[in-house]
Amino acid sequence: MSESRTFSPNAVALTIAGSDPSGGAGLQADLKTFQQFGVYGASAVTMLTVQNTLGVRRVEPIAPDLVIDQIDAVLDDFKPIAAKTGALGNAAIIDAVAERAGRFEFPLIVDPVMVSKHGHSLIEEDAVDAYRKLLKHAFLVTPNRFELERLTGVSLDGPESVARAIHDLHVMGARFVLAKMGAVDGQSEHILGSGQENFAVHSNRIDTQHTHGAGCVLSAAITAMICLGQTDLKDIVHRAIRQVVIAIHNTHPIAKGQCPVETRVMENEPVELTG
Ligand code: PXL
Repeated sequence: MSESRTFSPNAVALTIAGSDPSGGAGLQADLKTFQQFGVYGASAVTMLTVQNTLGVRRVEPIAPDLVIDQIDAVLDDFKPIAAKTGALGNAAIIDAVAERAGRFEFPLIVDPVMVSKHGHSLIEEDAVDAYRKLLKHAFLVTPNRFELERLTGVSLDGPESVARAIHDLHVMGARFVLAKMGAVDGQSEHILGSGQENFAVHSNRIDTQHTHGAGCVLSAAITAMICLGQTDLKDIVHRAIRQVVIAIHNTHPIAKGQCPVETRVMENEPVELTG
């Protein structure tokens, strides 16, 4: 850990997300990322996945009231400074979380996870309408290209359609939008929408299949920085993307399949890993 980083004992984040027993994505990735930023992580589990780096074997959403009871137990006791959602499983869980999110007194980052890296669906079909309710309470939503299309119904065939889809998410209630566009001209492109303007951020694209959990780490890093009191969202997004690029750069064949991004190395540490 860098000595220049200060410790904020009251920086508490809540993740409302699915469990990934491989530890690379889901609430496990969120908690590891919070920890890396010096943020205390609390979690409410929404669904159990049975998966490893070779694939997803089973997905079991849990009862919506059990999700809410976990959120309430945390909120009765802790004061999170920010929260994020990950995979939410089905429309009933999203509805329940949306209802609770209306009472949150802290910013909510919505990572609208729909499909795993292996192409396995992590959400039931009717969930898109429910997401629209949750977006009313979102400080930031972080869709990838596929999720942007699903949430808005806009087919993305050029910059104008992307701008229209981002605009639609603002209209649904998301204050900010971070669209993860993937490969564009050999680079990785993100577009941050503020409602007034869209800013493109380009980063190095690393040719690897070991990107499991990259989206979770991105949204968790943003949540963590907000918890630490950072307020310049453009800067936060730049730092979080940089953190993910480093995490992807440092992936290690720790298991047999599409391996997790490496969350144990921070941006202000040397990028080279040993051992
Ligand atoms: O990376 C998205 C994601 C989020 N949450 C859970 C997952 C995955 C991808 O596999 O399994 C639980």
